[in-house]
Amino acid sequence: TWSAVPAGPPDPILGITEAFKADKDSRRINLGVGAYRDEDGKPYVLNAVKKAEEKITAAKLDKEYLPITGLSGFTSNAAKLAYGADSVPRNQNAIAVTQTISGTGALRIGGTFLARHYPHSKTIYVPTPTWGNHIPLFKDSGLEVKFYRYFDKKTVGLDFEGLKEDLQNAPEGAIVLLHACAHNPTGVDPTQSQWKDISDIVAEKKLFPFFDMAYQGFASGSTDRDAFAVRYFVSQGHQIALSQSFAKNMGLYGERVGAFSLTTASEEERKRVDSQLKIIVRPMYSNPPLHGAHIANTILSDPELYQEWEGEVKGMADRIINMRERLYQLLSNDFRTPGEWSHVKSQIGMFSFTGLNKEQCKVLAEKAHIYMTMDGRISMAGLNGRNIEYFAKSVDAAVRG
Ligand code: PLP
Ligand code: TYF
Repeated sequence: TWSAVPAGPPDPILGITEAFKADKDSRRINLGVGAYRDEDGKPYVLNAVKKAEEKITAAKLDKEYLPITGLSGFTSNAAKLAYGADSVPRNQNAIAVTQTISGTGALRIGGTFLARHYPHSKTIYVPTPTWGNHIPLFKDSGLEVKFYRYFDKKTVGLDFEGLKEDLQNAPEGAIVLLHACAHNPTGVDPTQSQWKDISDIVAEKKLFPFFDMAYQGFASGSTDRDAFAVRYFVSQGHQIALSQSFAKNMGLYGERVGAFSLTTASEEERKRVDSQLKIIVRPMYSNPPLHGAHIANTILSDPELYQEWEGEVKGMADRIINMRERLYQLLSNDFRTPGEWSHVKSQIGMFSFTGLNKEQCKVLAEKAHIYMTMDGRISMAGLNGRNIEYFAKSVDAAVRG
């Protein structure tokens, strides 16, 4: 029956973990997938999460189905976290929000909703480069994917002129995907003043902004600061779509906790939009999983746990920032590795786009047992006090060839 099914390629990011696991060298380092690791290189379960789970166990909750759009306390708190307590559409009861299968599920529900109901366009513009999964995900949602310039290889920074030009030349009404903070894979974000210019172009060209916020808190260590772009756009009167993930900022990766929301013009409009979100979810997975939503909701609604969580998010962000500083010092001062390395320090969030080319990445995997994506992206969280010197030395050797 399946004799004509061709073998497909593995996921370019998740496939790296397989190669890493197969390598038994004691020096091996996995810098592929964007998942936080502690100073010992171990996956990290946040204390706030452990305490929330204890509370949930003690409450002896049942395992009944959630409503189609998920746990209402969770979705309400997720919207508050993203939009802020004093958000106008939030206080008008005009934000339609549904719990989703993490950020990927949020993007997919959002893509499907836009393909079905957004009246002005079926085209979504995504940055070059972007998270690899965005492209098949939006295509499978029924949207056409086009690109806007984002990263400038020469400056290893934002190609702001290219970005503006491409958005200005996009057809009126097109959808534009914006990484809310900690752009994946480049680690390069617009400044607040550049966000204001982007907001102006979006208004002028009547583009529809779809924010992907997979790293709230991870960029600066502050969930409020990282929500700047989302809140600024809403304050300027834009209606937005938003995908949220709690994979990174609560370390809930495998629990699959996320939310998709749309700001609408009124409570009445919100109710109609809500009904259509339910119609999308119902034949897809009926209703979302329970446990992770309880964890996130317990943290977001308990002031003590919330405070502990904020401290832990900042702790993760700060450890990554320290690794950036250390890596820069090693390459730039200790080894005097050819090239300019300050982007390692200035980039933001989970990743650094090192500028290493495909050949150098291959050499690092084959000779040094160091695994990263072939575009030169490294997950900074995979570095720690014990492996960073070996990593820098190996990069130095690869660059010198
Ligand atoms: N969007 C971006 C930019 C990401 O980097 C990721 C990966 O973590 C996601 C969305 C979705 O991740 P998840 O489905 O694990 O929440
Ligand atoms: O870019 C990353 O590493 C994260 C994790 O199919 C991820 O976003 C990678 C690939 C994928 C799902 C999640």
